[in-house]
Amino acid sequence: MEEKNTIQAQLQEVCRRFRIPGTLTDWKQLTSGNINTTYKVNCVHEGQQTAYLVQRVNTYVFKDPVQMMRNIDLITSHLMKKNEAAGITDRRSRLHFHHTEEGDNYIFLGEEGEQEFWRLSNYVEDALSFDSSDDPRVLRMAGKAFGRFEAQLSDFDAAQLFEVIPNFHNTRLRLETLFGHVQEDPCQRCAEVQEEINAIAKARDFACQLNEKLDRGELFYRVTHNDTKTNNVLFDKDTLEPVNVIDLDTVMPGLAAHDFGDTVRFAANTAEEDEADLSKVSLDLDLFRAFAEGYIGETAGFLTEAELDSMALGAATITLEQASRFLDDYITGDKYFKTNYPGHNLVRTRCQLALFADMMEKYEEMDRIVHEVAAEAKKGENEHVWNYGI
Ligand code: GN1
Ligand code: MG
Repeated sequence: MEEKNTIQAQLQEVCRRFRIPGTLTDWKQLTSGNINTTYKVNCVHEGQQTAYLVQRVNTYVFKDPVQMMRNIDLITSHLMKKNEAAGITDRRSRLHFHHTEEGDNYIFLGEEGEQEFWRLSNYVEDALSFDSSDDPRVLRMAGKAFGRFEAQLSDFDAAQLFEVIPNFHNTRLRLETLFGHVQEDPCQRCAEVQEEINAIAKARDFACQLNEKLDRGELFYRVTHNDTKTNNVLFDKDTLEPVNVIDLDTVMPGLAAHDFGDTVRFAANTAEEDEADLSKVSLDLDLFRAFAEGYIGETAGFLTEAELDSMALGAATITLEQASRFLDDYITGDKYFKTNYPGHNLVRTRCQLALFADMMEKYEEMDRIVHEVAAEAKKGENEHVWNYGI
């Protein structure tokens, strides 16, 4: 109860600092993120109720949140111009962070030395997001959303962006870090995870191929979202058309293959990301195809052949990378990802490894589908209206 009161007092203070009119009437925590802490807050002003999203940013993960908010400001302004140019007037397509009297889109709360970083944005009504779905339409629309997002940012100058988490999807470095921690074994947890360590070690060369393609100049960085889970898309509740892409925290230079691959990892899995029963875990190729149709339908006009060739590799690589990140967190004491029970990160690791193994079985099929979908998209390109303001 006391904790509830403290949270309520903090939320009231956040609303006051962001000059939200009226009184906070109720709030609830939204639990789908693994990093930040998010609340939906209702305020009533002159009889009218308005909802807001209030977030406490995890500053263990985001070391320079002020720069991160500056990135978000630049990106949302760019997207707004693109939407205007394309005649998209739906207010829900605009992610808007509120400003303080001093003009900042963030505040610090608390005592010197243990300050917390908070922000507040509009809450998009009449929209859905999906932690999971077996409906191909959801995957197709998610593909459309992230493909369009990349299209709209294709002329954004990446040099303006602060690198929020350096080497975020540098798989080679992620694996080096993991194996360094395996040597140190700081929590004496490595003996029980030998099988998982071996599985990752075996796949190491395979998983460094994207790095090598980058080194050779076959692939190059674009401005990418870097966290393309289906719960980071808002869909219209009636038509399922995407209305917005959210969680812009990790928008940075990255590979198209990572954005493509991470949705596949998260949403084309027949089970949840942390399913303990591994017999339920597999790659659903129908969902894969649906996502590829949505994503490639928007991006076929500018993706290179080498990028298209890297999509199946992106899905498998990001899945192995995610396994390594969960395992690294497990063996270093669960400091990065929120966990709901002891061993949660290990369960997540095993699930990602099972998915990776299934992807390797279906690798050629994934690659074939990507090229089939791309050929279709290019055939229809002349009739397609590339009308997203680019
Ligand atoms: C984290 O918290 P969320 O769901 O936005 C993580 C992603 C992982 C994901 C795994 C900054 O994202 O990279 O893929 O968990 N975000 C960060 O579910 O590390
Ligand atoms: Mg995120």
